[in-house]
Amino acid sequence: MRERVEHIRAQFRDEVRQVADMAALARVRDRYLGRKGGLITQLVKELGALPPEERPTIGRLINELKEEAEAALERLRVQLEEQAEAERFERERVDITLPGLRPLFGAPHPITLIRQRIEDIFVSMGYAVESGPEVETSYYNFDALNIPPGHPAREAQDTFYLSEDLALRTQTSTVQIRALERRRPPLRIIAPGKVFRRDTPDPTHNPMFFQVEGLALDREITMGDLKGTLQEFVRRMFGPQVRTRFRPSYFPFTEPSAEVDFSCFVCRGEGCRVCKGAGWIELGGCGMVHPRVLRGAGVDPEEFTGFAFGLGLDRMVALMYGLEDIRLLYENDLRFLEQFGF
Ligand code: FA5
Repeated sequence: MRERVEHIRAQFRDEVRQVADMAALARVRDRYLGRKGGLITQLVKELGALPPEERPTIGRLINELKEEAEAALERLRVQLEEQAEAERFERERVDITLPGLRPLFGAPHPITLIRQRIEDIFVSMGYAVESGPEVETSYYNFDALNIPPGHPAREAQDTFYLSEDLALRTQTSTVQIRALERRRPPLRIIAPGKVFRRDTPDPTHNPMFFQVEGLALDREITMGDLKGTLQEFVRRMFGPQVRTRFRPSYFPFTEPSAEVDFSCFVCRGEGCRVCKGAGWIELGGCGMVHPRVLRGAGVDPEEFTGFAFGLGLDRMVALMYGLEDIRLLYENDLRFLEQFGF
């Protein structure tokens, strides 16, 4: 019996040395300590069959072997687990010094950025922000603005018609009329939005562009208030280096009317390709609201006077960022768009 115990011990030590993974460990544990048929378990069972005088010594021997086997298997288990964990760490190792992949964030479009700045400036001067539909009836786009049938501005060469009476609005001045239906003077509103014209694209023209309409109605408003407001707006928007100039002009819905020019954003007034040598770029139209427009909207022109303006937002974006061509704004080239942002 003693020899069998020693033989099993030697065999166990030999097998345990060769264990390389958890599966082999389980197999060895089962082979020696398995409840049914484990070699050491078997020895314990056979103990009862020994003559009583041999039992204590052999019993101690078997117990020592059992303890040795349990301890050795447990040590090996811990060791294998540590090893497996170390291997996993090595496999999943992250090099935190590697440059990361930059997630692609969207950024506001330059038109949006400038529109928000314009809104902030006018809101701080007491203006409310209004809007109106992009598809308009002839009434809002023309009639209510004192543009009679047969006027050249109504021509199909200039306007995208959707039906006889419906068109994509050609100017944000439509919102003047819509605002007057919702509010009574005194009022001050601006209305930024998209407008559409059948214009041939060039560095300062697009068939779709943005305008910002402004309308202020009150008692005793004068042309001086209009000039002062636009000059203050330009100063706050672009700084004192950008100059403004007012030229007499004509719009059916204002009297008197003017065109407002800003010094060219490319040559700063020297004269270049973009401003066609003039040194100035036309940014918008303005004037004192025509009494006929006021009367049409149910406002008494004897009581209220006011001014209106409509500025080209795309050209302001060009002025702000030094763009030489406003068509860049709608080409959706990420290399261009990514340069703007918060
Ligand atoms: C108007 O549209 C008038 N409604 C402005 C107005 C409002 C006058 C209120 C009086 C009172 P005009 O057609 O000039 O005016 O256009 C205004 C501005 O829009 C231009 O000065 C220019 O800056 C811009 N603009 C006009 N056409 C284009 C275009 N094709 N692409 C980009 N900007 C344009």
